[in-house]
Amino acid sequence: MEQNGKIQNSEVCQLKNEHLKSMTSDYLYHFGLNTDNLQERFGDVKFVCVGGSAHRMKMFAEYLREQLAGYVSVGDDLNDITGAAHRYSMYKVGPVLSVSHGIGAPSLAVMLDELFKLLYYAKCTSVTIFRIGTSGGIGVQPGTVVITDQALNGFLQPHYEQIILGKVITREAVLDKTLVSEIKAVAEKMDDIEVVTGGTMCAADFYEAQGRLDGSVCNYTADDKKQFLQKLFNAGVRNIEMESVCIAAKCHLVNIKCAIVCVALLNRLHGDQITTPPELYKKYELRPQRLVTQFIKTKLGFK
Ligand code: R2B
Ligand code: URA
Repeated sequence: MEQNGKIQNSEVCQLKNEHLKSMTSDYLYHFGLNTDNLQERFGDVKFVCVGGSAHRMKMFAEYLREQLAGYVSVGDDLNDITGAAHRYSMYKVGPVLSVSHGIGAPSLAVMLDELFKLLYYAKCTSVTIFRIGTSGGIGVQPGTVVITDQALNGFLQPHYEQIILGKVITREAVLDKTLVSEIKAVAEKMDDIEVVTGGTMCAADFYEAQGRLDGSVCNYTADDKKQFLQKLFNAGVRNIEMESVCIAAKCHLVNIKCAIVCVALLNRLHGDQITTPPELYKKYELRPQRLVTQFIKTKLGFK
C-alpha cells in the first residue's frame, strides 16, 4: 500500500546492516549476480518459493508457468538465473521466484542473506516467502501436507541459534498466523490433499538429530527414540525437517512474511527409511507446490 506516494515500511524488506550503506557495490557471490538492473529484472517479484532440491525448484517453475499461463508469457525462457555460480538455482515466472536452498540451515541461511539483499536492491514490496519441502511426519499418514504453525529447535524452543563472534546468538522463529490460516483455507478446498497445521521440529541433521536408528552412528535405544518422538507428538509437533527455525527467524528479522509447507514422506512413529516408490514420491512432492500455487493464484485474482 502506498500513502502519498511513499511506500510504508511494513511492506519492504528491512535489512538490518548499517555497513551496507557505505558499500558502493555489492556482489551476491553465491548467486553470481551484481546489483546492476536488479529493479528492472526483479522489481515485480511478490512471491518467493524456496525448497531444498534444485531439480524440484526447476519442476516447480515449469508447473507454475503452466498454471499462470495467460498471466505470464508462456514463451518465457526458464533459464537458471544463478546457474553460473553453481550453488543454488533460481527461476523467475512472472511475479514468482523459485529458488533452491540445499540441505540444512547453514545452506539456507547463505541463500536467504543474498535473496533478502536482492529483494531490497530490486525495491520489491509486499513479498511473501514459502518453503515448499519434504519432511518426516509425526503421527500423520505419509503424503500429508503440514503447514507449520510453530517452528521449534531440538529443545522444542522457537529459536534459531547461531554462533557469531564466539557467542551464541538466539533469534526468535516467528511465523505469521494469518498466513497459516489463509493457506489452510485454500487447502480445505483441495479435496485430494490431506492437510494439517502443527509444529515443525528443525533438526541439524537427518539421522541422529532426528532420532533415526539407521545412521552411521547411534548410541540411544529404540525405546529412547520412541519416547522422544512421542514427546514431540504430545507437544503438537507434526513433522521434522531441517530448515524451519532458520527461515522463520531470518524472514522475521527483515520483515518478510513466510510460511512453511512440507509434505510428510513417512510417519516417523512407524519407521526411519524412506522407500517411497518414485511415482508416489513425485505425487507427494507436488502437493506443497500445488497448494502454494493455488494460494498464489488466489492472491493474483485467479478464479
Ligand atoms: C527435508 O529434506 C531434506 C533432507 O532429506 C532437508 O532439506 C529437509 O529439511
Ligand atoms: N526430510 C527430513 O529432514 N526428514 C525426513 O524424515 C524426511 C525428509
